[in-house]
Order: sequence, then structure tokens, then C-alpha cells
Amino acid sequence: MYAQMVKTDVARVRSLDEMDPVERGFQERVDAGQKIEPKEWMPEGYRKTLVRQISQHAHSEIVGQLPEGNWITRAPTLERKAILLAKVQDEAGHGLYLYCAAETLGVSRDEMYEQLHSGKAKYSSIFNYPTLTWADIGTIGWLVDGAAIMNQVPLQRCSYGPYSRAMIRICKEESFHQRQGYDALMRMVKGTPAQKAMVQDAFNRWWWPSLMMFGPSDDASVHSAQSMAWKIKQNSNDELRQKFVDQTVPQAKYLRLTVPDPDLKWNEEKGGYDFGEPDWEEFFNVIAGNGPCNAERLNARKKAWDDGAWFRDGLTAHANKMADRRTASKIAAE
Ligand code: FAQ
Repeated sequence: MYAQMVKTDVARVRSLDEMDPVERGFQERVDAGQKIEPKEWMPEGYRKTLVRQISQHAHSEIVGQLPEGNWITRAPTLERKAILLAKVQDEAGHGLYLYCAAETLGVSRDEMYEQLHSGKAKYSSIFNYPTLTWADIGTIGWLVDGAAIMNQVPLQRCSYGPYSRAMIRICKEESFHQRQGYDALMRMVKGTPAQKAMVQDAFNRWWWPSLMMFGPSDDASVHSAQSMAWKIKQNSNDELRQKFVDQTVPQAKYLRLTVPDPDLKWNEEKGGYDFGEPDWEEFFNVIAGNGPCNAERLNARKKAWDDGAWFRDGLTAHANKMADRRTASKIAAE
């Protein structure tokens, strides 16, 4: 594991021999599979990496409500509407657990929001694509939540206690999300030719962005080596992408959909699929803020923040009033 020596924002992965005794003790605990808890000593790079990843993950959940939330009023039946409403609410809950987990590392909620609103913090590339039809909603549940589960199940074993525990509940809920998406698509592909075509069209548009969710290829992933040494990540980006393709292609076949990749081919020797390269230029463009919906998504979040100012002001005024009352009654009692 230490052989990869990829540059990260903590310079490079160092061997145990190069570490001072405190850091070596920390690394040995991580290597032994022990959880690190909030008030324990940790290298500054470990803390910063977790704040970066957990806050980006939280932002993804919150921004991720927008493409689907947009369809709640247009769901085709009452049942689908109730299911979608529950799913979108779950995503808000995931964001909140994750913000709480990040706060245990000494960063405030306000700082994290500021980083999102200023464009300094990233959120998942996938949420910068538009949801054009009802089939997009089923496809998001199937592919986007499916990719999220593939990435997040190993995070349940992350070395940082609060993050790993948050992931346990989140993964259970993502699993329901994935099934509801697949179920909606199963219904549609059994419908009219137009409905089936709508599913294929959605699949064509979401397939490649879903593969990009796992991050850049391993040789371009600047953080992977160190994050894996710290057991924040358990698998490389390419490993998880491969697993996702192997799991999803049979599901696509079951729906009688064509995977939009001419290079997709079963490789008997490796026991998995060979597949084409995602368009990395598009990926880097999207994460740089230039995807089809980046501006729309950020504006929606900033508007929600601004619209909530009166409520935050009210809470602060109430808290100040209560504090003043407590001080006054303390003085009176003395
Ligand atoms: N989008 O060196 P690496 C969901 C950035 S939740 C945007 O490989 P790392 C649930 C990366 O941050 C989806 N940026 O980085 C849901 C770094 O930039 P930085 C979110 C990306 O951290 C479903 C740079 O590229 N899930 O879907 C992306 O080792 C439906 C170099 O990359 C998580 O956040 C990307 N796709 O690996 C909600 C899971 N990929 O920070 C609503 C936790 C990479 O230096 C509806 N996160 N970048 O400026 C992770 O597992 C990791 O952070 C990775 C990236 C795998 C995403």
C-alpha cells in the first residue's frame, strides 16, 4: 500500500520509519483497524482530508436533492410522489448527519456552507446534469444511488468513527433508493414503446456521468494513496468503478437496455467487463464549475440560504433573549 507514493496535499505517503513516535502510534492504530474518535490526536493532514471529503459528501447530498426535488410535483401517481418525497427527505437527512460528522473535526456548519456557496468546496459532479423526463428519476435511483452505495459501503469501515457510523444508516437508506429507482424503470420498460424509449434515452445520458462519480482514474487521483493508507478510503476509484460496471450491466440487460458503450465486452480472464474510458475532459470541466447545471444548482442553494436569513435571525434573537434572562435571574439570586 505504501509503495504507490502518489503526491497528495500532505506531500506523499510516508513509511512508518519516517514518522515521529506519535504519528507512528496513530498509523499503527489505523493499520490495526481501530477507530479514531474526535478528541484523539490525529495528523493535521488526516483531519483536513476528512473535512474535505465529508463536507464535499454532505454538500453532494444537499445539492443532490435538487434534480429529483424538481420532479416531486410531476410524479405520475400518488404512490410515486410519496416515494420520491421520502427519498428526497432522506438525502437531506444524510447531508445533516455528514455535516455533524465534519463538525466533530473542528469546522463549523457556517464555514462549510460558505465554502459551498463561494464555489470553493466541491460536490459530486453527477448533480450538475439536468433531469429531463420521469425516466431520469428512476435512472438516478438505479445508477446514481447504485454508484453511491458501491462507493459508500466500504466507507462504513472508514477509520474515523463518526464518518463510519454515519455511513451505516446512510447505506441502508441508499439501498431503498436504488430499489425504488429500478422498480420505477421495470414498470416503464413494460409499458409502451415510447416509455421504453424514454428509459433508454435516460440511460444513455446518465451512464457516463455515473461512471465519473467514482472520481478520476487512479493515475490522476491525487488523494487516493494517502487516503487509503489512513483507511479513509478502502478501495481505489478504478476498483470501485469496475465493480459498479460488473454489477450494473446484468441489471441493464434485465431491463433490455443497451449500454451506450461500443467497447463494453465481457473479459473471461479477469472475470469482469472491459469498458470504454469516460470523457475525462468533460469530468474536469464539470468539477471546475462549467457543467450544464452548475450555476443553477449553486444559485438554488444560495437562494435557500438567503431566504432562511429571517429564521436564523429569529433563532439567534431567541437564544440571546434566553441567555439574558438566565444572567438576570442569576444576578437576582446572588
Ligand atoms: N465530483 O484524488 P481524488 C450521492 C475531486 S453522494 C466532484 O480521486 P478523493 C447520494 C476530488 O474531490 C455522492 N469532484 O479525490 C445521492 C478532488 O478535488 P479536491 C458523493 C470529484 O477524494 C444520490 C479531485 O477531484 N459521494 O450520490 C469527483 O480521493 C442521489 C481529485 O480526486 C461522496 O462524496 C466527483 N465525482 O476521491 C444524493 C462519497 N471525484 O477535493 C442525492 C465520499 C473526484 O482536491 C441523490 N467521497 N473529485 O479539490 C469519496 O469517496 C471521494 O471523495 C471520491 C473522490 C471517490 C468522490
